Amino acid sequence: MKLQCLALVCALALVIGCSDDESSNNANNSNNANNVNNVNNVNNVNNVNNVNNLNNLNNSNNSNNSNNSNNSNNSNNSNNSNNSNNSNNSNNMNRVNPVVEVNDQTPDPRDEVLIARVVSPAAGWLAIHEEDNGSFGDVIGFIAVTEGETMDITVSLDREATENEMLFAILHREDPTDNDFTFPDDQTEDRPMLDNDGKLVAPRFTAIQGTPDNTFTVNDQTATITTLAIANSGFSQVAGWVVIREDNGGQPGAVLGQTAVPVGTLSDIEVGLSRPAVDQETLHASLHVDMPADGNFTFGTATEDAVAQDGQGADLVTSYTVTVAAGTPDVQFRVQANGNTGFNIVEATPARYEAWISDTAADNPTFTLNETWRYEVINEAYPNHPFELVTAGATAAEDIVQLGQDNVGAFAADVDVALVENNDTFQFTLTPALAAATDFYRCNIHIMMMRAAVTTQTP
Ligand SMILES: [Cu+2]
Repeated sequence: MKLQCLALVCALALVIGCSDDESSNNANNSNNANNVNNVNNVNNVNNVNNVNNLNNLNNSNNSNNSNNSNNSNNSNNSNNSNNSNNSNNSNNMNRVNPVVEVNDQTPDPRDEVLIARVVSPAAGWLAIHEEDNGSFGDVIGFIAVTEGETMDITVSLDREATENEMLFAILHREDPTDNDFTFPDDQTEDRPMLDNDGKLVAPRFTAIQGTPDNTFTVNDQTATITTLAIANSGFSQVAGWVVIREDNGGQPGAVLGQTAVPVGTLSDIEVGLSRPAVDQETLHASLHVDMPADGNFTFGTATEDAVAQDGQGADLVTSYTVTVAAGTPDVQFRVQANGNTGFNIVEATPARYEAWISDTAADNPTFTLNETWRYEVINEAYPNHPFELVTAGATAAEDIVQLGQDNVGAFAADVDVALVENNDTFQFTLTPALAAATDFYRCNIHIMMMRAAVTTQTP
């Protein structure tokens, strides 16, 4: 794609650079009969970059408007309106000169840029291009613009801008009129506009000036899963960690969990906790620097991976309150079936509890559950493969079902187990009695093929 863009720049330069030839052609063509011009146009239909100017010149001197019509119907002729800047073309002398004004900026969020002012002679597109060897490269964001002047246009980018990155803001035509911006995937469409001097409208700007300060925000939250904490937003100057600690007399205490974060914007970072949060508990969240940069979180056991600081040198630690409604699950598992041959336990939330699954890709993995914790199981294979916990018999036929989907088993009505079913999802609490009775899980239908061990442990 980048090569295509460079090729386009060269082609445009060629177009701009051949104006002397145009003049002579213009003079020659002005004496041509209309039918000769028509022949030229027909021959030029597939020649996008270098002969369109001739068409235009022909048009400017041609009182027969049918040539203009031919050109405007030619979808390959995307330089046509660019050439209408040609002052020889009396039909277009009053065309609005396209303008793009953009300032160097430090956008927030970093995957948006602000364009101060755009003047477009027609409906079109404002595209943000990457820099590529001093010229413009791939498009990383675009937005439709209307005819006329528009102030303060925000353009969303496909990725975050990087520090001191050069970007180009370029006005493109809407050609063909299909409400679909396809440049540069299709370079014959939606090409850049030229101004009335025949120059690209492509101001360059710096997207991130300098390095932003570290920031870190964690709001009070209502848990959807009690072992899952969410760090809402922030910015990390270096790779590091988001850390959740329990409270110890109003100060951060023991670490409950941490998640590695890369350089850049932090948004809804999930941190798995080693135990369920308690309703109205105060927890402490902090942003840490991976120092030394070894990818190992050793804070608390060594003078490493210290808390990051904001622009004023203050530690980025914030306390917040967790609300836990009764019945909130502590861990969630997502289950699928491999045909009729096995259950797959494909995902745990928080992800740290995937360590409880022997193999998230294997049929019938063994897995571990903590006594007293409450679980949510999303069984995507339901209702073809109802999931259930059993006391294993010598054979599957001798299993004793303890709890399962479709309200089966001896514990289905147990108030402490508190089975809740909702389509493919069910929740239950692994009470000590249920834990003592459970050593296998299986499918209610394929009891021999879809069956494996469960280990229960005391947290
Ligand atoms: Cu089954």
